[in-house]
Amino acid sequence: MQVKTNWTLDEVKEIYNTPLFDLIFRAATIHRQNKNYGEVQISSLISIKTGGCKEDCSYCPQAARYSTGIEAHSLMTVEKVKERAAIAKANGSSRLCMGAAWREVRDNSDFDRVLEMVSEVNDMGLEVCCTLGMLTYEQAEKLKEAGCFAYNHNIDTSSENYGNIITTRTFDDRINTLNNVRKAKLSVCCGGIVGLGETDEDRMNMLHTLSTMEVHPDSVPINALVAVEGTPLQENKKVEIDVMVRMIATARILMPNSVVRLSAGRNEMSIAEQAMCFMAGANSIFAGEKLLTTPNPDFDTDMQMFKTLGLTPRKAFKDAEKETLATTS
Ligand code: SAM
Ligand code: DTB
Ligand code: SF4
Repeated sequence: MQVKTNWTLDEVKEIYNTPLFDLIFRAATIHRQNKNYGEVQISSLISIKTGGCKEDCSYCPQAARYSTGIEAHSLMTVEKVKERAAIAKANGSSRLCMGAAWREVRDNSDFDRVLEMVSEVNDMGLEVCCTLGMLTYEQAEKLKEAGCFAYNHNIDTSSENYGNIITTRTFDDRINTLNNVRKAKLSVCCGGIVGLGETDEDRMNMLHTLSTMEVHPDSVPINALVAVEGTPLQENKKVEIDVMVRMIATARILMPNSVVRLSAGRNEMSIAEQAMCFMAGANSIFAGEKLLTTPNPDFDTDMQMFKTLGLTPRKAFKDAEKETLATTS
């Protein structure tokens, strides 16, 4: 499908503010033009290094400065990661995303170990995704050479709201890493979070930034805040379902070839609510009973939901065709 990367903010606003059912209908129509629209890509997450992060992301239970009671651990062994990868694969995941509570990657023995993990998990036939914080171009290239398929690095919110949520790095730092990732020919996974206390305007601005990137992100995770006790956002209310649906539908319309992932927050959503998100064009989830540190529906619950909704898990790119890389018009 032709994609457009010169959306104006007014166009984004017009789409986002469409009456809900018209918006869902429009997004679903686009989604159904994609071959295999009934397939949902399943990713599993492993927190390979947990907690103790020096950043101040106000949503994050892993920031050292907040008392969230999570159990911090240093970098996992390669063997342990392989064990977890085998379980994820047996449960139908096509992608394994390894997350580290790092501000940025350093060129040290820990990074060498991550490269080994990437190579081993890749050899197991899973698409490997990493999310390790900021990266240089050289580090991105090393990940690519080791067999990494995708890199997740979210812009999280609008550039205008960014400073209210994180002060220890800038929006431009994020964009810089994303450029390094794209240049190294890694698949780009980039989205954000709703429920941070942002306005609708911020949500539209965030989608505008994503959909006017020179090349659209190959996958776009839309996370609903998991409000964790001890973080500055602990009192935030659960995000309303119409906001999630609007975000997903608008993302689907703006970035028709991208995978849109219904990400964090599913544990607090009913099947009916999730069904609206799939209808609106979400075609990926994180599966497995834990995200990085917070609960998520277990595999059996999700497979039951897939059965109810007539959805099927998508095969890994190695077994099927490669993820369509978003192309510019
Ligand atoms: N430390 C790396 C970084 O910040 O890029 C990688 C891991 S970080 C946990 C990955 C992403 O998870 C964040 O950018 C954010 O979008 C999402 N995230 C973290 N905590 C969350 C929460 N409580 N609710 C929803 N999404 C969250
Ligand atoms: C993304 O966009 N969401 C995932 C993944 N990328 C790394 C992380 C969600 C984390 C939710 C909070 C937690 O479990 O710690
Ligand atoms: Fe650290 Fe990433 Fe959490 Fe921010 S989101 S505190 S960088 S682990």
